Amino acid sequence: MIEAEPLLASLSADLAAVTTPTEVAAVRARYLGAEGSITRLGKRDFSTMSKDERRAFGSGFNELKTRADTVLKEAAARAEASKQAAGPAFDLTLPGADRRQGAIHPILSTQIEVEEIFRSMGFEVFAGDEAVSEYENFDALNIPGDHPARDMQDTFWLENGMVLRTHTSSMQNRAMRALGVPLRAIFPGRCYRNEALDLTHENTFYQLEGLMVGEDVSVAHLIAVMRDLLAAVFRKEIQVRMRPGFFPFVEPGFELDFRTTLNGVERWVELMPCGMVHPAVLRNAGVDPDRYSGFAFGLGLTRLAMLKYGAPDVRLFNSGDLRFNEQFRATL
Ligand code: FA5
Repeated sequence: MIEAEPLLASLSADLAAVTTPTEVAAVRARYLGAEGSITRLGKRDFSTMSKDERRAFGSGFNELKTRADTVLKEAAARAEASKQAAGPAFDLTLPGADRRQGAIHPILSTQIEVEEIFRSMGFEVFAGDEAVSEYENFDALNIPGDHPARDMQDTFWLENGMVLRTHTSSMQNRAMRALGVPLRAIFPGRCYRNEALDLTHENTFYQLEGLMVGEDVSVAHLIAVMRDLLAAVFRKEIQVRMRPGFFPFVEPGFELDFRTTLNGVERWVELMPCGMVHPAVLRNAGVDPDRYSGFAFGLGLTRLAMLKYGAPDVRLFNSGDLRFNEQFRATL
Protein backbone atom coordinates (compact mmCIF):
# COMPACT_ATOMS: atom_id res chain seq x y z
CA MET A 1 0.00 0.00 0.00
CA ILE A 2 1.02 3.62 -0.36
CA GLU A 3 2.72 5.28 2.58
CA ALA A 4 1.15 8.68 1.96
CA GLU A 5 1.55 10.36 5.30
CA PRO A 6 5.39 10.34 5.55
CA LEU A 7 5.64 11.70 2.00
CA LEU A 8 3.16 14.48 2.70
CA ALA A 9 4.94 15.30 5.97
CA SER A 10 8.25 15.54 4.13
CA LEU A 11 6.65 17.75 1.45
CA SER A 12 5.25 20.10 4.14
CA ALA A 13 8.66 20.28 5.83
CA ASP A 14 10.33 21.15 2.49
CA LEU A 15 7.74 23.85 1.79
CA ALA A 16 8.16 25.35 5.25
CA ALA A 17 11.82 25.97 4.41
CA VAL A 18 11.18 27.97 1.19
CA THR A 19 9.71 31.42 0.50
CA THR A 20 9.90 32.44 -3.17
CA PRO A 21 7.72 31.19 -6.07
CA THR A 22 10.82 29.83 -7.80
CA GLU A 23 11.78 27.77 -4.74
CA VAL A 24 8.21 26.39 -4.46
CA ALA A 25 8.39 25.38 -8.12
CA ALA A 26 11.63 23.50 -7.40
CA VAL A 27 9.93 21.59 -4.56
CA ARG A 28 7.03 20.73 -6.90
CA ALA A 29 9.53 19.32 -9.40
CA ARG A 30 11.10 17.12 -6.69
CA TYR A 31 7.72 15.55 -5.80
CA LEU A 32 5.44 15.80 -8.83
CA GLY A 33 7.92 16.40 -11.70
CA ALA A 34 8.63 13.67 -14.28
CA GLU A 35 11.27 12.19 -11.97
CA GLY A 36 9.60 13.34 -8.73
CA SER A 37 9.31 11.00 -5.75
CA ILE A 38 5.49 10.81 -5.95
CA THR A 39 5.49 10.36 -9.73
CA ARG A 40 8.01 7.53 -9.40
CA LEU A 41 5.62 5.67 -7.03
CA GLY A 42 3.16 5.30 -9.90
CA LYS A 43 5.75 3.65 -12.16
CA ARG A 44 5.71 0.18 -10.56
CA ASP A 45 5.06 -3.31 -11.87
CA PHE A 46 1.31 -3.80 -11.70
CA SER A 47 1.40 -7.40 -13.08
CA THR A 48 2.11 -8.89 -9.65
CA MET A 49 -0.95 -7.19 -8.11
CA SER A 50 -4.45 -8.57 -7.94
CA LYS A 51 -7.30 -6.54 -9.38
CA ASP A 52 -8.37 -5.35 -5.90
CA GLU A 53 -4.82 -4.40 -4.98
CA ARG A 54 -4.50 -2.40 -8.19
CA ARG A 55 -7.77 -0.57 -7.52
CA ALA A 56 -6.74 0.24 -3.93
CA PHE A 57 -3.33 1.39 -5.11
CA GLY A 58 -4.82 3.57 -7.84
CA SER A 59 -7.19 5.44 -5.57
CA GLY A 60 -4.52 5.87 -2.86
CA PHE A 61 -2.04 7.16 -5.45
CA ASN A 62 -4.54 9.61 -6.94
CA GLU A 63 -5.48 10.93 -3.52
CA LEU A 64 -1.81 11.41 -2.63
CA LYS A 65 -1.18 13.33 -5.87
CA THR A 66 -4.24 15.53 -5.34
CA ARG A 67 -3.29 16.36 -1.76
CA ALA A 68 0.32 17.09 -2.70
CA ASP A 69 -0.84 19.29 -5.59
CA THR A 70 -3.21 21.22 -3.27
CA VAL A 71 -0.48 21.87 -0.70
CA LEU A 72 1.93 23.00 -3.43
CA LYS A 73 -0.62 25.34 -5.01
CA GLU A 74 -1.34 26.95 -1.63
CA ALA A 75 2.38 27.40 -1.02
CA ALA A 76 2.85 28.93 -4.48
CA ALA A 77 0.00 31.39 -3.88
CA ARG A 78 1.48 32.40 -0.52
CA ALA A 79 4.92 32.90 -2.04
CA GLU A 80 3.50 35.02 -4.88
CA ALA A 81 1.51 37.18 -2.44
CA SER A 82 4.49 37.86 -0.20
CA LYS A 83 6.65 38.70 -3.25
CA GLN A 84 4.12 41.34 -4.34
CA ALA A 85 3.79 42.74 -0.82
CA ALA A 86 7.57 43.23 -0.73
CA GLY A 87 7.25 45.70 -3.64
CA PRO A 88 9.51 46.09 -6.69
CA ALA A 89 12.94 44.59 -6.42
CA PHE A 90 15.16 47.64 -6.71
CA ASP A 91 17.34 49.64 -4.40
CA LEU A 92 16.24 53.26 -4.10
CA THR A 93 19.68 54.33 -2.97
CA LEU A 94 21.41 53.23 -6.22
CA PRO A 95 22.26 55.97 -8.76
CA GLY A 96 19.72 56.19 -11.62
CA ALA A 97 20.27 54.62 -15.04
CA ASP A 98 22.10 57.08 -17.33
CA ARG A 99 19.67 57.75 -20.17
CA ARG A 100 21.49 59.37 -23.06
CA GLN A 101 19.40 62.14 -24.52
CA GLY A 102 19.90 63.63 -27.96
CA ALA A 103 20.14 67.36 -28.53
CA ILE A 104 20.02 69.77 -31.42
CA HIS A 105 23.38 70.33 -33.11
CA PRO A 106 24.72 73.89 -32.61
CA ILE A 107 24.68 74.60 -36.35
CA LEU A 108 21.05 73.53 -36.63
CA SER A 109 20.05 75.54 -33.56
CA THR A 110 21.76 78.58 -35.13
CA GLN A 111 19.90 77.90 -38.38
CA ILE A 112 16.54 77.62 -36.59
CA GLU A 113 17.22 80.88 -34.75
CA VAL A 114 18.15 82.72 -37.96
CA GLU A 115 15.12 81.28 -39.76
CA GLU A 116 12.86 82.66 -37.03
CA ILE A 117 14.43 86.12 -37.37
CA PHE A 118 13.89 86.13 -41.13
CA ARG A 119 10.34 84.81 -40.84
CA SER A 120 9.59 87.76 -38.57
CA MET A 121 10.81 90.03 -41.41
CA GLY A 122 8.46 88.35 -43.91
CA PHE A 123 10.97 85.96 -45.54
CA GLU A 124 9.91 82.41 -46.35
CA VAL A 125 12.19 79.38 -46.06
CA PHE A 126 12.78 77.67 -49.41
CA ALA A 127 14.31 74.19 -49.17
CA GLY A 128 16.66 73.07 -51.92
CA ASP A 129 18.75 70.12 -53.05
CA GLU A 130 22.37 69.36 -52.28
CA ALA A 131 23.01 67.83 -55.72
CA VAL A 132 22.16 70.42 -58.35
CA SER A 133 22.73 70.98 -62.05
CA GLU A 134 25.85 72.72 -63.30
CA TYR A 135 23.51 75.39 -64.70
CA GLU A 136 21.98 76.17 -61.29
CA ASN A 137 25.31 76.23 -59.48
CA PHE A 138 27.19 78.29 -62.10
CA ASP A 139 25.70 79.36 -65.45
CA ALA A 140 22.43 80.77 -64.08
CA LEU A 141 24.59 82.86 -61.75
CA ASN A 142 26.46 84.47 -64.61
CA ILE A 143 29.44 82.10 -64.25
CA PRO A 144 29.89 80.42 -67.67
CA GLY A 145 32.19 77.41 -68.17
CA ASP A 146 35.25 79.48 -69.10
CA HIS A 147 34.84 82.06 -66.30
CA PRO A 148 37.77 82.23 -63.85
CA ALA A 149 35.28 82.51 -60.95
CA ARG A 150 34.67 78.77 -61.32
CA ASP A 151 38.16 78.20 -59.92
CA MET A 152 37.24 79.98 -56.68
CA GLN A 153 35.14 77.00 -55.65
CA ASP A 154 36.85 73.62 -56.04
CA THR A 155 33.83 71.54 -56.97
CA PHE A 156 32.82 67.92 -56.42
CA TRP A 157 31.36 66.67 -59.71
CA LEU A 158 29.03 63.68 -59.83
CA GLU A 159 29.28 61.08 -62.59
CA ASN A 160 25.93 62.17 -64.03
CA GLY A 161 27.24 65.70 -64.63
CA MET A 162 25.55 67.25 -61.59
CA VAL A 163 27.50 68.91 -58.79
CA LEU A 164 27.40 68.92 -55.02
CA ARG A 165 26.38 72.54 -54.60
CA THR A 166 29.29 74.75 -53.67
CA HIS A 167 27.01 77.50 -52.38
CA THR A 168 23.35 78.11 -51.60
CA SER A 169 23.31 80.73 -54.37
CA SER A 170 22.55 77.68 -56.54
CA MET A 171 18.95 77.98 -55.30
CA GLN A 172 18.44 81.55 -56.57
CA ASN A 173 17.27 80.64 -60.06
CA ARG A 174 14.97 77.87 -58.84
CA ALA A 175 13.45 80.05 -56.11
CA MET A 176 12.65 82.93 -58.47
CA ARG A 177 11.03 80.52 -60.94
CA ALA A 178 9.09 78.64 -58.25
CA LEU A 179 7.97 81.58 -56.11
CA GLY A 180 7.80 84.37 -58.70
CA VAL A 181 8.55 88.01 -57.90
CA PRO A 182 8.32 90.03 -55.74
CA LEU A 183 9.84 87.58 -53.28
CA ARG A 184 11.56 87.41 -49.92
CA ALA A 185 13.13 84.03 -49.24
CA ILE A 186 16.03 82.34 -47.48
CA PHE A 187 17.62 79.02 -48.46
CA PRO A 188 19.64 77.41 -45.67
CA GLY A 189 21.62 74.27 -46.32
CA ARG A 190 24.73 72.18 -46.64
CA CYS A 191 27.39 72.97 -49.22
CA TYR A 192 30.50 71.14 -50.37
CA ARG A 193 33.92 72.23 -51.57
CA ASN A 194 37.13 70.32 -52.07
CA GLU A 195 38.95 72.64 -49.66
CA ALA A 196 42.32 72.51 -47.95
CA LEU A 197 41.05 72.20 -44.38
CA ASP A 198 42.05 74.64 -41.66
CA LEU A 199 40.55 76.42 -38.64
CA THR A 200 37.88 78.14 -40.74
CA HIS A 201 37.50 75.85 -43.77
CA GLU A 202 35.63 72.56 -43.92
CA ASN A 203 34.79 70.48 -47.01
CA THR A 204 31.17 70.29 -45.77
CA PHE A 205 29.65 73.44 -44.32
CA TYR A 206 26.41 75.34 -44.03
CA GLN A 207 25.34 78.57 -45.66
CA LEU A 208 22.14 80.52 -45.46
CA GLU A 209 21.31 82.46 -48.58
CA GLY A 210 18.89 85.35 -48.62
CA LEU A 211 17.16 86.84 -51.62
CA MET A 212 14.79 89.78 -51.79
CA VAL A 213 13.47 90.91 -55.18
CA GLY A 214 10.90 93.61 -55.79
CA GLU A 215 10.37 97.04 -57.31
CA ASP A 216 12.77 99.60 -55.83
CA VAL A 217 14.76 97.20 -53.62
CA SER A 218 18.06 98.95 -52.84
CA VAL A 219 21.33 98.62 -50.89
CA ALA A 220 19.61 100.47 -48.03
CA HIS A 221 17.21 97.50 -47.62
CA LEU A 222 20.17 95.13 -47.59
CA ILE A 223 21.97 97.06 -44.84
CA ALA A 224 18.80 97.39 -42.74
CA VAL A 225 18.07 93.66 -42.93
CA MET A 226 21.67 92.79 -42.00
CA ARG A 227 21.62 95.13 -38.99
CA ASP A 228 18.34 93.66 -37.74
CA LEU A 229 19.67 90.15 -38.21
CA LEU A 230 22.88 90.79 -36.25
CA ALA A 231 21.07 92.66 -33.47
CA ALA A 232 18.71 89.69 -33.06
CA VAL A 233 21.49 87.08 -33.12
CA PHE A 234 23.86 88.87 -30.75
CA ARG A 235 21.10 90.61 -28.76
CA LYS A 236 22.60 94.11 -29.09
CA GLU A 237 23.16 96.80 -31.72
CA ILE A 238 25.99 95.78 -34.05
CA GLN A 239 28.00 98.09 -36.25
CA VAL A 240 28.43 96.92 -39.86
CA ARG A 241 30.55 98.10 -42.77
CA MET A 242 30.61 97.22 -46.46
CA ARG A 243 33.68 96.75 -48.58
CA PRO A 244 33.62 96.17 -52.32
CA GLY A 245 33.66 92.48 -53.19
CA PHE A 246 33.46 90.63 -56.49
CA PHE A 247 30.98 87.89 -57.37
CA PRO A 248 29.75 87.52 -60.97
CA PHE A 249 26.13 87.27 -59.80
CA VAL A 250 25.95 90.62 -58.00
CA GLU A 251 26.54 94.20 -59.14
CA PRO A 252 27.63 96.01 -57.07
CA GLY A 253 29.05 93.31 -54.77
CA PHE A 254 30.16 93.73 -51.17
CA GLU A 255 31.80 92.02 -48.24
CA LEU A 256 29.91 92.82 -45.08
CA ASP A 257 31.96 93.06 -41.88
CA PHE A 258 30.72 93.59 -38.35
CA ARG A 259 32.38 94.99 -35.26
CA THR A 260 32.96 92.57 -32.40
CA THR A 261 35.40 91.55 -29.73
CA LEU A 262 37.44 88.46 -30.54
CA ASN A 263 40.00 87.09 -28.08
CA GLY A 264 39.71 90.30 -26.05
CA VAL A 265 40.43 92.60 -29.01
CA GLU A 266 37.78 94.74 -30.71
CA ARG A 267 37.99 94.38 -34.49
CA TRP A 268 36.11 94.06 -37.78
CA VAL A 269 35.14 90.50 -38.64
CA GLU A 270 34.14 89.41 -42.12
CA LEU A 271 30.66 87.94 -41.95
CA MET A 272 29.18 87.55 -45.42
CA PRO A 273 29.40 88.47 -49.05
CA CYS A 274 26.35 90.16 -50.52
CA GLY A 275 25.24 92.55 -53.21
CA MET A 276 22.55 93.64 -55.65
CA VAL A 277 21.38 90.78 -57.89
CA HIS A 278 23.02 91.06 -61.33
CA PRO A 279 20.57 91.88 -64.15
CA ALA A 280 21.72 88.76 -66.05
CA VAL A 281 20.75 86.57 -63.06
CA LEU A 282 17.27 88.11 -62.98
CA ARG A 283 16.91 87.65 -66.73
CA ASN A 284 18.01 83.97 -66.48
CA ALA A 285 15.11 83.43 -64.06
CA GLY A 286 12.59 85.16 -66.33
CA VAL A 287 12.52 88.36 -64.26
CA ASP A 288 12.59 91.76 -66.02
CA PRO A 289 15.65 93.67 -64.68
CA ASP A 290 14.22 96.98 -65.90
CA ARG A 291 11.30 96.63 -63.52
CA TYR A 292 12.73 94.59 -60.66
CA SER A 293 15.85 94.78 -58.53
CA GLY A 294 16.99 92.74 -55.54
CA PHE A 295 19.68 91.94 -53.07
CA ALA A 296 21.26 88.62 -52.15
CA PHE A 297 23.62 87.53 -49.42
CA GLY A 298 25.43 84.31 -48.55
CA LEU A 299 25.73 83.97 -44.80
CA GLY A 300 28.26 81.38 -43.59
CA LEU A 301 26.06 79.61 -41.08
CA THR A 302 28.90 77.46 -39.79
CA ARG A 303 31.05 80.56 -39.23
CA LEU A 304 28.16 82.30 -37.49
CA ALA A 305 27.79 79.32 -35.13
CA MET A 306 31.55 79.52 -34.44
CA LEU A 307 31.23 83.21 -33.51
CA LYS A 308 28.08 82.70 -31.48
CA TYR A 309 29.46 79.83 -29.40
CA GLY A 310 33.12 80.83 -29.41
CA ALA A 311 34.23 77.62 -31.14
CA PRO A 312 37.93 77.92 -32.01
CA ASP A 313 38.02 75.39 -34.90
CA VAL A 314 35.34 74.81 -37.56
CA ARG A 315 36.30 71.14 -37.79
CA LEU A 316 34.91 70.51 -34.31
CA PHE A 317 31.34 70.83 -35.62
CA ASN A 318 31.51 67.78 -37.90
CA SER A 319 33.98 65.81 -35.79
CA GLY A 320 31.37 63.78 -33.93
CA ASP A 321 33.41 64.37 -30.77
CA LEU A 322 30.88 64.12 -27.93
CA ARG A 323 33.07 66.22 -25.60
CA PHE A 324 32.34 69.11 -27.98
CA ASN A 325 28.73 68.30 -28.85
CA GLU A 326 27.59 67.73 -25.28
CA GLN A 327 28.37 71.32 -24.37
CA PHE A 328 25.38 72.42 -26.48
CA ARG A 329 22.67 70.33 -24.80
CA ALA A 330 20.66 73.35 -23.76
CA THR A 331 21.08 75.55 -26.82
CA LEU A 332 17.38 75.70 -27.69
C1 FA5 B 1 29.68 82.47 -51.72
O1 FA5 B 1 29.52 81.26 -51.55
C2 FA5 B 1 28.62 83.27 -52.46
N1 FA5 B 1 27.66 82.40 -53.02
C3 FA5 B 1 28.00 84.24 -51.46
C4 FA5 B 1 27.12 85.29 -52.05
C5 FA5 B 1 25.74 85.11 -52.05
C6 FA5 B 1 27.66 86.48 -52.60
C7 FA5 B 1 24.94 86.06 -52.60
C8 FA5 B 1 26.85 87.43 -53.11
C9 FA5 B 1 25.49 87.24 -53.13
P1 FA5 B 1 31.92 82.61 -50.36
O2 FA5 B 1 32.63 81.59 -51.14
O3 FA5 B 1 32.71 83.75 -49.87
O4 FA5 B 1 30.68 83.20 -51.21
O5 FA5 B 1 31.19 81.90 -49.13
C10 FA5 B 1 30.27 82.60 -48.32
C11 FA5 B 1 30.48 82.23 -46.87
O6 FA5 B 1 30.40 80.82 -46.72
C12 FA5 B 1 31.87 82.60 -46.36
O7 FA5 B 1 31.91 83.93 -45.89
C13 FA5 B 1 32.04 81.63 -45.22
O8 FA5 B 1 31.40 82.10 -44.05
C14 FA5 B 1 31.29 80.41 -45.72
N2 FA5 B 1 32.23 79.44 -46.26
C15 FA5 B 1 32.75 79.39 -47.51
N3 FA5 B 1 33.59 78.36 -47.64
C16 FA5 B 1 33.60 77.72 -46.45
C17 FA5 B 1 34.28 76.56 -45.92
N4 FA5 B 1 35.10 75.84 -46.69
N5 FA5 B 1 34.06 76.19 -44.64
C18 FA5 B 1 33.21 76.90 -43.86
N6 FA5 B 1 32.55 77.98 -44.28
C19 FA5 B 1 32.74 78.39 -45.56
